[in-house]
Amino acid sequence: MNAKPLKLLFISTPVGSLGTGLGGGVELSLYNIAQEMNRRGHLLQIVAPVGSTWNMPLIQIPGNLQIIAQSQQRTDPVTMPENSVLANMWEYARQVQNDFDLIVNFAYDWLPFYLTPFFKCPIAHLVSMGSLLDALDQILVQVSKQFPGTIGFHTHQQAVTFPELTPPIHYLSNGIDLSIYQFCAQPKQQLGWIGRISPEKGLEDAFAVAKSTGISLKIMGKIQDELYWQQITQDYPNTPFEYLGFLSTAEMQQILRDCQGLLMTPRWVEAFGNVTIESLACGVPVISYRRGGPAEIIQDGKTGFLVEPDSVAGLVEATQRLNEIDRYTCRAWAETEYSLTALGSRFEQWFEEILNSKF
Ligand code: HBI
Repeated sequence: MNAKPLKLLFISTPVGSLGTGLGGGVELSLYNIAQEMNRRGHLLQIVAPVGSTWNMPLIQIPGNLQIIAQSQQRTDPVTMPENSVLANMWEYARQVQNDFDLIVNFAYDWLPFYLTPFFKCPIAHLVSMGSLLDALDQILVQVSKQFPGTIGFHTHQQAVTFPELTPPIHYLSNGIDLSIYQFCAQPKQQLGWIGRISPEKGLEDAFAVAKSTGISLKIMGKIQDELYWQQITQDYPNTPFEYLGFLSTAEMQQILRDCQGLLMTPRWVEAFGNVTIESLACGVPVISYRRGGPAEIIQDGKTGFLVEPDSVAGLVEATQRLNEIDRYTCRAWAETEYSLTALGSRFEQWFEEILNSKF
């Protein structure tokens, strides 16, 4: 607990209103960090696009949404729509900045980084994905040079996808409200797979495991790429699986907790991979390719298994070793590292270090 309560201004992602799921993992992060900062007595204001439906007080700003960075080419110029909600949110921040000790940016966009030197109030930037755009990489490097310590990532694996940044770099990992996840000691004969159904998530490899082992695969998540989904179901006839759709956290964990293990088959560098810690919270070991955030979260042989990337044989071999993992260890590890308390302490320390810096 720090000396005095901080006055914090959180500026959300411009790709969607809060509560729509469009913000992806960063929406869950923002919610959990805000909840924990409030609990610790800090004074918080959250700025988000109009249409946000959270049960927290929000400053709702109108304007046109930003296109998602994943849909752009690495060399694309920075794009801004007319009446940009991103620009409008940061104009609001400019007007009220004197009422706050620190602004926290949750957008994966060029503008907030470019604006940083124009603000009197210090700005902390939580980077929510790996490197995708040259223009964003460049401005990020510049801000890390001018304001060392104000850039935060979830994992080292995510940070190393960017060009060399000026230290200190902060790694915040992530955290969840563990009270939502119920531990299960005796699983059913099933494996889980959770995520957006899209090529970068490698779902076909999980089907290959189900076909090879005969263990049913329970799939949860939004079908983002319909053709990709159709192709997989055609390529893997007579494979035991059940598609359960996009579920709420409470419903999802009811299925997940009954799994012998969770399969993660990322083709890209996941910045973190929230489902990894959701699985551990239920006591479910995680088998993942040694790639991105999950490779930093899973302790090989202790809370799951790390497998040679894109090796289906490796996944199958790990599946047969799942009973070597103590499910209580998985839950205990989630409680130590990924609780809201652990998350809040990491963020509080980061904020204090920024406020004690002299730029
Ligand atoms: N794209 N332009 C842009 N800005 C964001 O803030 C953004 C994004 N794509 C995805 C995204 N945020 C979040 O879903 C991830 O950071 C989790």
